[in-house]
Amino acid sequence: MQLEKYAIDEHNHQLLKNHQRNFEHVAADVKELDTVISKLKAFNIAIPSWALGTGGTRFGRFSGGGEPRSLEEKLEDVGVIHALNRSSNSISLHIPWDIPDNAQAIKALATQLGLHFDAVNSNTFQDQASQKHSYKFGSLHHVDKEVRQQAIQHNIEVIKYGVELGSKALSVWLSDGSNFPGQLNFRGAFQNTLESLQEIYGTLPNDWKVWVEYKPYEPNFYSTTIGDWGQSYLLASKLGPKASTLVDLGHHLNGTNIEQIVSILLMEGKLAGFHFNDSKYGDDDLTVGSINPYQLFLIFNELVEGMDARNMNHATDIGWMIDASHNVKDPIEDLLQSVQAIKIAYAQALLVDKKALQAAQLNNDVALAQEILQAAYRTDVRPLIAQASLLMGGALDPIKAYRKLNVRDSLIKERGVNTVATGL
Ligand code: PSV
Ligand code: MN
Ligand code: MN
Repeated sequence: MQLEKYAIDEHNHQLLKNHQRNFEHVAADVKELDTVISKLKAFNIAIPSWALGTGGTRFGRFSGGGEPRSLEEKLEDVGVIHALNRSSNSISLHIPWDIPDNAQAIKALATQLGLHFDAVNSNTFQDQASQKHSYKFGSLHHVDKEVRQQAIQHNIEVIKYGVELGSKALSVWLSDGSNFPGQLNFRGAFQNTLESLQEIYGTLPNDWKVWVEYKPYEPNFYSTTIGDWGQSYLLASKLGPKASTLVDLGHHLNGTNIEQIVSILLMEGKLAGFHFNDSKYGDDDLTVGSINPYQLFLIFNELVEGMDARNMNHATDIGWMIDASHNVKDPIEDLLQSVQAIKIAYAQALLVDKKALQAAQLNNDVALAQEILQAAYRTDVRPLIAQASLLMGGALDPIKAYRKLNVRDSLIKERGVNTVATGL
């Protein structure tokens, strides 16, 4: 299914008067309005192919109907999201959950929908029926060279798929670790991981990057071989300039100061990008901004400050992606909410009075520094985002439009009520 632009325009028309009033109200106080709007227009966040169906917990999976039955249908769903918000112009594939067997046709469909392919993700955290060796005791860190080789070859194959699709990065997340003290020699595991990654790194095309994701625990509960940003950063440094550290917001212990990690990685030129989600307890993969939107804003504040200090292009110089899972919501609605939350945090960060903040910091004026940050955070920037979307041909209110246009009903009619998304 594809959304017609006139239907979105027609819906916008009904909201336009209200929007204009709200926009003028907030715009009056925005110093560099044109710059803010053009930055919002340029900003895009990739959609993971595995988030288009209802996610599973080990206790159950409850499809809401009309879920995509193929990679083509997943592309169509991202096309719907992008048509509505004009900020989701790429998809990130997880292989082998989504194998682009006919890369040329898949690429042509993506182009027709205005989409391209973000990082490709390898998967050595599950066993596939066709594989010779098991990853029960790890993959790139495994004590057995043959298992490591199998995992290395898988990553090389994923790069090949990515090249066919026009991706420019390989994203590696390993579940490798141990469940019990004594199970693993930490140095041996780290060394094996480094050597395996070096072999993969050696096959990267010139214009490619490898993003090394970390996670403290789960599925292993005693140690994880790439458990935190220090271990990821160490690997990325040893690998070379094409390697950097990917921050998944859910992959931190409670209370971790993620914004400080982001700031230091940026300073070192080693921040690959993000997997956005939100969490209360662990790797909950909840909708971005649903639990702690202030933290998201503080992260974006560091991003904007740090990227500007290095003259980086906000939209293109690091990877922006959602990594979430939805048990009870319509996945498309959830993704629309996530993208809006990211853009809200970004717009608020753009509004921070940086000169005043720097002056307050140099004067150790702690109360004023807080006032400055929170003045930006407490601004209702939604009309700015709506304006950017409108100017790009998107919906003023993507979720309202999605519901008004009965998209899910059409998907259920087309695909059936009992569909369960492929993959996972
Ligand atoms: C692992 O928790 C993770 O965040 C990694 O990014 C995976 O690639 C993704 O989830 C999907 O399982
Ligand atoms: Mn992730
Ligand atoms: Mn995760």
